[in-house]
Amino acid sequence: MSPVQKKIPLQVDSLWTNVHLATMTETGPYGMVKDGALAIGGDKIAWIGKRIDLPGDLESRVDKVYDGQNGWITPGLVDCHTHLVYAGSRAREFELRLQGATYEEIARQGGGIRSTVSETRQADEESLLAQSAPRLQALMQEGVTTVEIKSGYGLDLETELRMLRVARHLGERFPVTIVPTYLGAHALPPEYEGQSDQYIDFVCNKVMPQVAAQKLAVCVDAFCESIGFTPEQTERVFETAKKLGLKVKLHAEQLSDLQGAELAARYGAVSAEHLEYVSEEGIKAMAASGTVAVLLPGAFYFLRETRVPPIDLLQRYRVPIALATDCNPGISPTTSLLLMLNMACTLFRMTPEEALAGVTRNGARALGLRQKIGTLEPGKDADFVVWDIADPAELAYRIGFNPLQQVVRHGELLTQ
Ligand code: DI6
Ligand code: FE
Repeated sequence: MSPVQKKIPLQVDSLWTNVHLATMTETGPYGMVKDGALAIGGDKIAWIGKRIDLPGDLESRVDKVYDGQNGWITPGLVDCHTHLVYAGSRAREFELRLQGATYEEIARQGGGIRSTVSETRQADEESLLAQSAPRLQALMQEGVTTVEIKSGYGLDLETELRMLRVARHLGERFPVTIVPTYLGAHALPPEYEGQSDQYIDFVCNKVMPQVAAQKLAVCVDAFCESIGFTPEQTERVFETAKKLGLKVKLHAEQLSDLQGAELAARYGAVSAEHLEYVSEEGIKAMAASGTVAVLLPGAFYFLRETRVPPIDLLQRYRVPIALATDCNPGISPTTSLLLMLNMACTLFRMTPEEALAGVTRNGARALGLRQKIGTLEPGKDADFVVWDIADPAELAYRIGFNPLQQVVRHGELLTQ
């Protein structure tokens, strides 16, 4: 913890006591404060520290004092990589894969992402919203207060803009912060078969300017892969994104090493994602540019991958590691970020503390939001979760169990 904050905050509306705090600042395990207190002023954290250090008469002069019942408070969870807006399901493809077909084979035969594209194109805005909302709500029920949502299942102008509008509406309808990402370079749509360069022209010249003009996305992402787009094509997407003032991220090194991590780093990407096949050179480049590694254990598990992302190397070069659900119908049909914590520990050998940092501090960083969210510190958004647990490691330890007690977002206690 930083030095005791003695100054009495000007505005304090409510106070949480009888709680322990996993502040997730980088000061010791979990940035832990036993017997803590947290004061809210407006939508921000006004004061945080040990209860005995609470300034002056603060406890007696606030309107609302909440009893955390000896539980733990963590920052609101951040799911920094999802594709949760889509129509339909890919359960049939799951069955095919269980009979031996690979993800790449299915994709090459026009299934996979393309089948979700065709269902998403047919869904109107209302239907897309109705199909996507339960996925978002499931994430929120586990304490997620910030969610990135990628487009990329429309691929034509109209459907991509529709997906991004749905993402925006979700953020208006529910008490959650949505960070929308334009992922036009996700797959080649059937109408551009054999013309991937022309499709990238379309992405850069027709769609991205509209996305930027309508402020429908904060970031731009691409799938740089043998079954996706080449590094050169990815570069063109990034050039345009930069000109339009959009942040960049990249699906890199999921199935092979195309040096996407180096490319992402060259463009100052906030994150590079998946990374099972990333090389030491790629990791060095990410470290130099401050690019966050977003690991997706749900996709690793669901595709029964065996190549574990190089956690040791990422740690050696101090690349921050974030974790996310990758919620999507093809390779990670999950809406449980808590399950991802357990999978990161069992499959990737991360510690429960590293896993929790992955969905708080580092998740925030992967969205370029580290100044606002991701840790419990004065001045940051009052987005936090009260858990009925005796030890923060329980969040990663249990499987299929949700100890959530309460969620506060922007200073408001949400009704469960
Ligand atoms: N990687 C992913 O995680 C999703 N897209 C991608 O490039 C999967 C998309 C899908 O199979 O529907
Ligand atoms: Fe993904």
